[in-house]
Amino acid sequence: MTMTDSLDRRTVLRSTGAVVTAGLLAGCGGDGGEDGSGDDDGGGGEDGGTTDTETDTPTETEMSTETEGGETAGASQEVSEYLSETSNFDGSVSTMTDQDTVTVTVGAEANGGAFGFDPAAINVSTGTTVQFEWTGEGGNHNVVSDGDGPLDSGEAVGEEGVNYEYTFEEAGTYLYYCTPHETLGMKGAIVVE
Ligand SMILES: [Cu+2]
Repeated sequence: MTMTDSLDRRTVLRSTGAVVTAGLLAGCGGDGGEDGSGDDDGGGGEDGGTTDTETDTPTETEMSTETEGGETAGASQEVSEYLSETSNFDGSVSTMTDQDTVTVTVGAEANGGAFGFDPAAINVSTGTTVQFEWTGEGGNHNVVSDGDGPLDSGEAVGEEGVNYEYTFEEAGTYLYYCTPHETLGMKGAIVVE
């Protein structure tokens, strides 16, 4: 009788442990486990098993916020395709969320000269103003939305400085390019969340 009870308890503990371990592994796969809170419960100690399970439960919350920890995130397929021939795009989006103002350089070294936006792809929050700062290199540039987006700095100009800025009030993916150098790959993407 006592033995049976004990066996049952072990079985329950062991299966719970398996589930928790799977959850931890899934969390680590996404590169951002903040703090490996899992104190490696080495499978079913007779005591403290219940306590371990409770401690590990918050893992699911961590998983849902893991992108906030890193400086970059993987780009969406839409962004990756648009920037497929942009030399300074490496498949990631620079995280610049929760800032009032961020800067994108226009005329950064890329695409065979000073023909890039840097960073090529960024992630910002709604309400953020993106200032486009010309380096003065690479000739004349402008910032124009692909398709019918809202970005339009007008004619291409070459003077150094912040020649254009735009405040993003609506979430979405904004793709843009420089008219004179679009064919060289001078393109960018801003993901507003
Ligand atoms: Cu240009």
